[in-house]
Amino acid sequence: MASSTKSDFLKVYSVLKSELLQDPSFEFTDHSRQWVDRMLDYNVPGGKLNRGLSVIDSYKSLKQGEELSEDEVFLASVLGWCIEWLQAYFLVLDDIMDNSHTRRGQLCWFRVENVGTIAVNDALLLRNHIPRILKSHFRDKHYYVDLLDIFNEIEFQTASGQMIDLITTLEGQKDLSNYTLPVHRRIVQYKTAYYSFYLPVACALLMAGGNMGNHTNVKSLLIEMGTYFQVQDDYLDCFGDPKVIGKIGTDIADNKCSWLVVQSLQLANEDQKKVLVENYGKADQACVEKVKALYIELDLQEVFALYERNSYEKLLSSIESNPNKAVQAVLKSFLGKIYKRQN
Ligand code: DMA
Ligand code: MG
Ligand code: MG
Ligand code: MG
Repeated sequence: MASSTKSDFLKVYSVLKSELLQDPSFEFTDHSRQWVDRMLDYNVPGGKLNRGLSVIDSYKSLKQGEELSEDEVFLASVLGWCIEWLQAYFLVLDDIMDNSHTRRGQLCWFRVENVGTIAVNDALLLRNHIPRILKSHFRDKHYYVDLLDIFNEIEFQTASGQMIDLITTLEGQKDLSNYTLPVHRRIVQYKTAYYSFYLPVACALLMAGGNMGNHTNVKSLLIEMGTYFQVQDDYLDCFGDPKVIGKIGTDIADNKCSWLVVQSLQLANEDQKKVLVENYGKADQACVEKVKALYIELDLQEVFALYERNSYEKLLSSIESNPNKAVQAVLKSFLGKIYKRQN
């Protein structure tokens, strides 16, 4: 089955944006309309759109054999965009909190001239757009309350994940031994896996008349996949090409509980641990370089390659043990898209 094309999906973005710019609950002036227009174009559609597109692909797989109406594809696209809006909202704030410089190949929104802390309110607007979009397009559906509920639940889990990411960083400034695999796992499950992997499938299932309650093993598989995805993100933060990932890594300077530092703490001898303690979490580029050199000395690229192969095999075999072929297809296509990703 051909996967949904980006260009059709982007057409739905334009529809949703025009609706929001004509929202009758606010009397837009030209100036305020232009601000929101530019803010949306800058922050919402410029990513890989994997999460959004996967709602449509998942819905198609779940409805296998049935001809989909234009309306169904449109609605699945709308849900896909709601996830992209949710992500835009979290990323605008994440970049402020992580003191990042670039995102998706451009300056972070808060770094754009004359934006600054207005970005905080823009994030609130992005968040407010989601229930407005859902209301316009789903209020008459029997699953409307379930949709609102799932977006609320996932937003709460993601914000909680961001909270533990941030407070763990604070603890790590006192003592790096707080950085362990279980701590890392808990952070990434909440901050990334729920919204990036579970939410798209949960949305498609709701539209298809099912719900995740009957698919607990699928849920845990998606969370595993999301964990693997965030380990890749941590790896690419240091070893990815900024031109390809579209962002400059900040995890070392930010003292983050990244998968790489957790691995290096496990592998390091006393001297190497000293290098970490003295250089991790320092804004100074020379310190960052020393940590990177240590990662290379510890052969973390190979450790990661092993982890990646292992995770892939484990995920694939759990997918293949799922009795439902349509669900298998959804999960396999997800996994295929992220395995060995470079961005
Ligand atoms: C971000 O984790 C998680 C959310 C919910 C935005 P991160 O800070 O590692 O993401 P990135 O590397 O994209 O800044
Ligand atoms: Mg970040
Ligand atoms: Mg972050
Ligand atoms: Mg990251």
